[in-house]
Amino acid sequence: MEIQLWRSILSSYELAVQELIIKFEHLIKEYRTNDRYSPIEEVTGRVKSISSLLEKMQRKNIPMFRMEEEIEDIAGIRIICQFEEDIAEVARMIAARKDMEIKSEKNYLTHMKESGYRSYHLIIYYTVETIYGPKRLQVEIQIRTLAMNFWATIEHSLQYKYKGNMPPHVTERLSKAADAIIALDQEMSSVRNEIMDAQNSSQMQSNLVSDI
Ligand code: 0O2
Repeated sequence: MEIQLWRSILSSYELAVQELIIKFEHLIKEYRTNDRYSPIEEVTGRVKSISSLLEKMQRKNIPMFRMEEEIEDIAGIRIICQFEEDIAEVARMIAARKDMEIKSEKNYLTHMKESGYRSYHLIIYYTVETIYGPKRLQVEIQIRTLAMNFWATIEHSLQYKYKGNMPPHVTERLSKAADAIIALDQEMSSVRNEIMDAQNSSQMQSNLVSDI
């Protein structure tokens, strides 16, 4: 397929990612200006590269005309939270919005992947305005804690390094590290209220200073 056609398809997904990042970042700002704890710590996003789209189409035997229907993560948003409890709160916020419609979810928190991967995934429908009119797209939203993200980032680099042939001793260490991440998230949750209080009062202080 011509590069021009790829660019034209992917540009709507780029718009969706940009709009969604702005919207989630605005929520963080709103919480902070209202002296409230934000369940979202950070948001990032990306559009899948043409080469990884081609690889996925080949791996799953997806013809070009079915790509936008069958590849649900052409556009991806990642929402990072401080605590595991925040993940459900963010999912509730998304479900309540009129501009995002949830198509499906994958709960890798209750069903951890064999690799040790944990995260909560949603596929949503999101509409962007293009020169040809509105276009309804699928976007994958991954919601996870800072600790889960730390593990997933490192494991992803190792997967890349070993190209699917991870030595057993590395797999085993990653599995042990995944257990440590579960324990860390549980420990942080147990002091959540205290941390939230501390963060709220320091946020109030900085809002007061910026008001002066
Ligand atoms: P990238 O670079 O993040 O885009 P498939 O995409 O075929 O593997 P499926 O069912 O389409 O699987 O999607 P799934 O499993 O819900 O989510 C796939 C995405 O979740 C991956 O995207 C990763 O971002 C993340 N993910 C899933 N499993 C793991 C894992 O074991 N380790 C890590 N680090 N991340 C995982 P991509 O396209 O693989 O990568």
